[in-house]
Amino acid sequence: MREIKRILVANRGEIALRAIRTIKEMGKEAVAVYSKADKGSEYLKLADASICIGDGPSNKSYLNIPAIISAAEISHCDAIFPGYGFLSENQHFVEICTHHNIKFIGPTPEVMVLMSDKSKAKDVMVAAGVPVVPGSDGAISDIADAKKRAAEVGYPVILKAAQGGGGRGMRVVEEESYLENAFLAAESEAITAFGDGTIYMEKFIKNPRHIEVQVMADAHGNVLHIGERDCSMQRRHQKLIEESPAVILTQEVRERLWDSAVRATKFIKYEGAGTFEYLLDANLDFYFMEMNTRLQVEHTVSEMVSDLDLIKMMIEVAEGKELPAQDTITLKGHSIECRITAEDPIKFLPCPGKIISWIAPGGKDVRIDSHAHAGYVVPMIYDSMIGKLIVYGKTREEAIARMHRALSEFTITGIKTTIPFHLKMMENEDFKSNNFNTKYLEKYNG
Ligand code: MV4
Repeated sequence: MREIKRILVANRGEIALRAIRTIKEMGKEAVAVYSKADKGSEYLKLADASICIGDGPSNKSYLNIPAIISAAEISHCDAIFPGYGFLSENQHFVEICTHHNIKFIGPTPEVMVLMSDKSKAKDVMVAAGVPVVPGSDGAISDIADAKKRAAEVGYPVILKAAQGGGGRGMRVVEEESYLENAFLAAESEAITAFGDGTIYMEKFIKNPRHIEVQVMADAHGNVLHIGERDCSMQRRHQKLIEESPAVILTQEVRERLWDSAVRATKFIKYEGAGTFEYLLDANLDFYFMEMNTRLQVEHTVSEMVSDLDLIKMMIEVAEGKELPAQDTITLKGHSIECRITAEDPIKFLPCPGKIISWIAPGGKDVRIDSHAHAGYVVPMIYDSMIGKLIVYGKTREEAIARMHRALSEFTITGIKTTIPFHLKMMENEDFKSNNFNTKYLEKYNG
């Protein structure tokens, strides 16, 4: 047990604000960091202190480990909250924090490394008794090996980079004649992108759903699941709409899914917040895909249906506190999140600039997690997400109606946003009837 008194928030934008809010509510102090591009951001004023850590480009600031560690040391922070992206899954950063006696609010570097190799992570899940997509069981050595394994697995297959994830460096191969070119392309792409050409193979699952399970684990071996999320509404591997629960599941499948995530979390001796990503096929068979060793953007929908503050739990776990029992956690109702980005709502091209007016929706069970406001200039050099609109309803139908109402209240002028896209989705018959999968937006044309 070590009480955390002052936390450095090593991130920016909505998640930095989200963390500062919880830290203040817990009676602790929050120290914000900012790049020169984020200087003057209003949310920085909500922190107890804020420190400039460098120039706009991320590698000069939010990825600048010496600058962040120095900021933590000069402000006497005893812990660092990493958020998502940036250094949140950088094992080297975790080791440096520990070396400086600063508690990294997240998992150990060992488990982070283990899960960062998607092929090794699969092997571990097999050992833990979690279903995985049938495939190569480890790396592919060469083209002859690839041909042999593909024949065993059966076409179509998908080639994935071991260090990939999030869809980068993947190749679908329909038949053997395409395998050699696809393998060489995947390998060189992986070397360029990740400095590691390790490739593994899986049976290709057509039109899957993306379902994930939120877990939380303490240092005493207690593991909780906080339900599942359906994140199938994506475009080019960018999630656009997330919801909890995944109403596609039967209660029987849902409980097996939760159980597999809890079992896996215990097996790897995980600590902190984590997410198990699965592919779900048309028969409702689920397969482990990868584990994210961080808090995710869409954690909010899990908060809405569980009435928990996941960042508060992460901080308490980091202090050595014990988690409550699973049976104290009740999942109720339905929550939907729409990611609002500064993008053209049809082509999804970034549209940075100055927000002229910002009239946010409100009312019962409407939540906005955003650092933006009228007068805010959306910087060009970072992610285009300017906020998240999250609603709660007793049922999915009520949540959709509430989201539609909230979106229609939301007025943002000066920049283009994805609000018109989300409005159309809330009116879309396929969305309303839950008839979509991860491929839906590839064919969708407004
Ligand atoms: C797959 C797949 C089909 N079969 N693996 C994309 C993200 C990366 N983490 C894994 N991905 C996929 N892996 C097998 N064996 C289809 C996808 C996929 C996908 C998965 C989740 C959400 C959106 C997606 C969009 C395209 C492809």
